Amino acid sequence: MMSRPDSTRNPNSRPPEWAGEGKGISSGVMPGVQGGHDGLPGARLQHKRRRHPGFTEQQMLEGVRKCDRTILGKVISLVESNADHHMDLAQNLLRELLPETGEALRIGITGVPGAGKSTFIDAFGSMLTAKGYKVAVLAVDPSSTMTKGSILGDKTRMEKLSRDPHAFIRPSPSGGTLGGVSRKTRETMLICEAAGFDVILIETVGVGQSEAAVRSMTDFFMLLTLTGAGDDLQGIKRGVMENADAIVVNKADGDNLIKAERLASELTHALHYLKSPTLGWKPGSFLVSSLLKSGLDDLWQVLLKFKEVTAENGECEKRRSEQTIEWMMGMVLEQVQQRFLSQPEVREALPDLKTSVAAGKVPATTAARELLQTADKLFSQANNQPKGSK
Ligand SMILES: Nc1nc2c(ncn2[C@@H]2O[C@H](COP(=O)(O)OP(=O)(O)OP(=O)(O)O)[C@@H](O)[C@H]2O)c(=O)[nH]1
Ligand SMILES: [Mg+2]
Repeated sequence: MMSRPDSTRNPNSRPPEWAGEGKGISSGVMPGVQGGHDGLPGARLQHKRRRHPGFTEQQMLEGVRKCDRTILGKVISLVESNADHHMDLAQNLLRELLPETGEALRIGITGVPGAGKSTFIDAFGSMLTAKGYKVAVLAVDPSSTMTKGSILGDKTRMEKLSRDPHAFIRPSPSGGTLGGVSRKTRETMLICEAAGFDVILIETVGVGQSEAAVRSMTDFFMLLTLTGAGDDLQGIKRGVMENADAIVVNKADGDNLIKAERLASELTHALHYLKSPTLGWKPGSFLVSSLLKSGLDDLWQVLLKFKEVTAENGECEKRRSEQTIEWMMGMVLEQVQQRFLSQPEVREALPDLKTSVAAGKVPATTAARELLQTADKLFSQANNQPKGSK
């Protein structure tokens, strides 16, 4: 075996995060003799040891519980890693910590670029820490794979919060599919809850499927919007409005105030005709200025009311259970689909079948059944294999 099952215990032999399980790498440092080449305590090795401290599972659990930031960062890195042995360790930790999760209010925030999400989170989060709450800011942004960095959860626009000892900001995990990024953010949220954070703010940019992903991992989903820039009532996607527990009109300040008030009343009217995403809750629209920090406390009172209502009528618990089951099934189905489509027999048959179906030579149902019969054969072969073989 080239890689160690629990390499966190030996910092000198840890492969880089990108190295997958079982893929040996040539750049690993062998444990070798104590100290440097000359057998004396090596300065370089000691330096490395300080920078990459290894922790036992127990130390990691205790560190998370005490909200030790170094350990919190380390455990989240394990959650975000694609290496199998990191994932195994992260899952062990999550299993232990699960009973200590679930206490936070989970808030999703979406809005078009420039709506003021980061500025809002900075102001809103700082107000909450001043009230004595611990606030974690996470993000879901699959596009950060392309940009190599995270445009969301960026600390530059969250200047105040990023220096706040009662806040924790973790940018979107980069790399992978939306499913992968979402899993990592969900698990990071659980780790943050075990670390005692009271409010989790999850930011996402208002495009594509990432909004639905954030809706499916939060209690309260908030659309942040603004006037002008084509983002008035017509510009807001109906689907997003239907999913929102509140619409917050930001930048209600200066010359913009009158327009913002008009938009807010139009939104209230429009929301009246939409079905609420949460039983027992009537979504409304609210005015804030993240710049002047106005309207933020009123909004927090709305959120507290939401928490109270959904705790009383059982919606919060019900939503969370449904979300977790849906998440689990989503992961299973994604894997089944991936495994099915990557089977050589399926890959071989698929192009011709597609051509025939497109040309109207084979009925779609016949083609689907043919492919599925291939899968049935594969599954029955797998079932007939002796136990322990792969
Ligand atoms: N006047 C005014 N400007 C604001 C307010 N909130 C944010 N802005 C400004 O709007 C611009 C965009 O704000 P951001 O917080 O970066 O917006 P964002 O939604 O995070 O943008 P992306 O990260 O690109 O998706 C910045 O120049 C902010 O200073 C506000 O309440 N009032
Ligand atoms: Mg931003």
